[in-house]
Amino acid sequence: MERTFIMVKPDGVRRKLVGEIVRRIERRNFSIVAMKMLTPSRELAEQHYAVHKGKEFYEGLLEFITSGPVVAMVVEGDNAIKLMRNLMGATKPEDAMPGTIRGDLTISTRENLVHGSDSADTAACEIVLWFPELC
Ligand code: IDP
Ligand code: MG
Repeated sequence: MERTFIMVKPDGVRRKLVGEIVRRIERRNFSIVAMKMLTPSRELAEQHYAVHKGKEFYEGLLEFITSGPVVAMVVEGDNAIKLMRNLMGATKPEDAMPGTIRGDLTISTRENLVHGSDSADTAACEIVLWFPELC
């Protein structure tokens, strides 16, 4: 069993796609073991996206991710980190395959509906950051 951090971004909440995204996660037979809705503070967003600090899209990304409520989740299952990344689809719209969340539901590079941890180390850090009460 593996745990990963998944977030429906503000565009997903605004577009009323929370149910659609949760449905796809559950349909794959992953378990949602924690879930909450919150509007991320600037500080939380900076910590979450620290790896992208200095990139040209960083400020726009922080503005976007703090623009409204998100749904934060801990998702559990065998190989959850890699399989959830596959379920999400690639970052670039032109690479996001049909059948994936991004490939089916968005054409924007920034407003791409969903975040998922990209490695075991990041998953551990992100779960502690977003769900300190679990740890
Ligand atoms: P990921 O979410 O697929 O792991 P990352 O490269 O880690 O993608 O980028 C984090 C987030 O930053 C993306 O999901 C997207 O919202 C945003 N982003 C990445 N690259 C760009 C870009 O070139 N322009 C605008 N936003 C971007
Ligand atoms: Mg990433």
